[in-house]
Amino acid sequence: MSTGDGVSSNGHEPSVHDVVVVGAGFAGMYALYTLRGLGFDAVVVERADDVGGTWYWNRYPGARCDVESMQYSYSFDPELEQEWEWSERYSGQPEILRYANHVADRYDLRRDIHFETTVQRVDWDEDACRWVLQTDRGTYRARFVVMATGCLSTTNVPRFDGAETFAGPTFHTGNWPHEGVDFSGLSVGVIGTGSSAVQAIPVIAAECRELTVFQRTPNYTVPARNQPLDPDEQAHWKQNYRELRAEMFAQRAAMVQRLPDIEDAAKDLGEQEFNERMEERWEVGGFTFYRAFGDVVLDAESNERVAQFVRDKIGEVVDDPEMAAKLTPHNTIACKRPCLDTNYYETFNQPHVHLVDVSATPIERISPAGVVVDGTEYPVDAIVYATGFDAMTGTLLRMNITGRGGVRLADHWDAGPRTYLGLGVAGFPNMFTVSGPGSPSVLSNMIPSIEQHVDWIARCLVDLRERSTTTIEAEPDAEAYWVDHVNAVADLTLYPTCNSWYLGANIPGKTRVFMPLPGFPPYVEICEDVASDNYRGFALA
Ligand code: NA7
Repeated sequence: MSTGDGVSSNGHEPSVHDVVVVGAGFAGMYALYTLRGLGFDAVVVERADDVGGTWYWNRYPGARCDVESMQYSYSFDPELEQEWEWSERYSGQPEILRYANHVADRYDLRRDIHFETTVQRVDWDEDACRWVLQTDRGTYRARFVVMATGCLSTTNVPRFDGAETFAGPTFHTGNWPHEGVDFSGLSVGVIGTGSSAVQAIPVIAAECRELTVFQRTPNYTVPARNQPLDPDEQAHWKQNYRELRAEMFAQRAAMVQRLPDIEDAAKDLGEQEFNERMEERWEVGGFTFYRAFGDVVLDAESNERVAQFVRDKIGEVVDDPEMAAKLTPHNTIACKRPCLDTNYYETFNQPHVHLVDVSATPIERISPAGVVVDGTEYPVDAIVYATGFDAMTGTLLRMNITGRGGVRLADHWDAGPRTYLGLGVAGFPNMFTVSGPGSPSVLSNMIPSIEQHVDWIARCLVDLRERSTTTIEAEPDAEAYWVDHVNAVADLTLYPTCNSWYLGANIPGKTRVFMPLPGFPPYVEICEDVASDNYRGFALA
């Protein structure tokens, strides 16, 4: 009999299950709910002391989802959809975490989640046809593992000389103290200007005495236009959830926009029509801005036109031309993760907010009193690292996974992640990844993507159980075909042309491979087709 802490009642025998799910974020919770409902003995191991995943860790000031609230939620239970009330157009982190907790309570999930349990090794036991997971709280054995470990769950803290000598506190946006941080009266340094920094900077600026932002690459951001959620809009969604969900799932990023997607080419429009369309979308706010044309991430000329529109906006918003020039990006727009903001560029009009360009002269070192760039020390009392994550593969590789024949996942992925459908890996039988590399993942609304993956995995496990099949494993040819397919689709776009975390370019030494697959609906169709065709490309034994 297994106890709640991962070891059997005698304290020595491993805890044995049908499925071990790693991670208790939205993916892990839904996996547990679904697999339990199908009669599998499933447990979740989670390194945090509670549920929520991304939304448990990312508690930085201003943390907010940039998918609209009515679409960033589970669709599996109409009662849950009806009873939960969202308060804003885009939910803040505390509200999303409350939702995650509500789900955990409502479906009594915690009884099968082993918290504060960190996976240290994962090995395939060939003779027993089982996975063995070593954790800091004991050993688990299971026929299947589901890696619900998130895409942005291993923080990236660049190595700066002298960082350990800094006299004040330091924080990473992705590992923020639960009790919050009081910046009032302090001089704060923020390193980074990605999505997290774009959200945090205006809120920290409103609280602190001085704010110095260290920017390596300026970022394009579009107004989110967050506001209290209109009760009529919420009611409309609740009355029409089935149709609206179907509409969402038919979109390439699994979310519907406030204005219709338009498929013509930005470069073909006359000046007036182009500007009117862009202005309307700038006012409406959100990702609808990027859907004004069909070719923003496909055609360099169209992309440049849209980029110039945003550059002009920066020039209009920011009072000091020198500051505006520093904040103005010149790279491809939407090639890196696009940002949505509330008063980001406006914040740099405040006299206590400073911007240090570290593109040509990188941060030299951290001193006890501040950040040193090009021989100048910028004194700060606290440092916020908004420096991102080892995305998509970082957490998986940290778990020391070995598959058939003792092959390490790290070696199999030496030249970049290889998966079949973003669900299975050749040589790693009975291991599934949720929203992993090779699936739409971070290029889509994560919760629908998670539900689609978990539903596929659940269907697969039921089929295997009914056929008394012991293992399922991606075939090397199918994996190779899929890697080529993902690359071919990505190469149709401008995504691979810039240094983004989609490519692993933010981590020194990481192999550059475009990891997510653009396009949700065709991907779902392929997954369905594969399952219906006796799991084509997977070996069943
Ligand atoms: P990002 O988007 O990876 O941003 C990290 C930022 O940190 C980015 O501006 C980086 O500049 C900067 N960075 C990283 N290393 C350094 C060094 N060594 N020196 C200076 N600046 C550095 O992470 P986020 O957390 O903002 O976004 C992830 C989110 O995307 C996630 O939370 C979701 O909201 C979606 P760079 O651009 O690499 O020059």
